[in-house]
Formats: sequence, C-alpha cells, structure tokens
Amino acid sequence: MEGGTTSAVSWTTRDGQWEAYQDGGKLGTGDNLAAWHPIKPGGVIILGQEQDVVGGRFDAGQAFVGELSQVNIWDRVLKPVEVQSMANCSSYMPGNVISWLASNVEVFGRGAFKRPLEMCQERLPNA
Ligand SMILES: [Ca+2]
Repeated sequence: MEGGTTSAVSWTTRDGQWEAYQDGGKLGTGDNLAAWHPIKPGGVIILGQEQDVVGGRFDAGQAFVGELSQVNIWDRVLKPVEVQSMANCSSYMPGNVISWLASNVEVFGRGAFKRPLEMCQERLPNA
C-alpha cells in the first residue's frame, strides 16, 4: 500500500493487558482495559462507522474517511516478532477469527467501494 500504515492492537482478558503497534514498532502498552470481560459470540464486526445500536443507526458524519485493508483478528496475542514480520511484509498470517478476504467484505454507503489492493505483493514469496 503506497504511503500506508500498518497498525496492530493486542488485548487479553487477563488483566486487560494491551499493546499497540504502528508499522511493526510498539507504540504503547497498558493493562486493566476491560479486564476479565469475555467477548460474547454472535456479534457483528463494523469497520469505519460508529454505530448507535448493534449493527445499526449509522450516521454518515461519524464515518471513517480513508482506506482499510488486511483487517484480521486472531484469538491469541501475537508475538512482537510476528507483528513486525507482517508489517515489513516478510510474512502474512490470516486471522483465525476474522480473515480479510474480499469476498467476506460488504461495503455500504455512498462513496464506499471495494477495489483490488494487494499489500506486500512483491515481497511475499507466495502472494
Ligand atoms: Ca452515533
């Protein structure tokens, strides 16, 4: 992605420990973020839009403006070296909870569209 940024956030229910990364480097860390609160099944993942109820009541003025790609969710905290290797395109691990596949992504709203974008295309051996 030309001029793009990679971001990663990890979080665990255990003491609510979290870490935030940008372009593979750790930006921050902390704890007690929703500690011991399990994530319930049956939810909806909404990207780029604030919602007033689960999966609805959207306001165009509260929408993300920009481009998103390769959003993945794993059920474990990734090691810093794993975050770094994906940020520098030496590896790619699809999420085991949410895996970014164009066929899984639906777009809604005026001005929102899908287009092909392959991050790391030239650097990954099997991309
Ligand atoms: Ca709102």
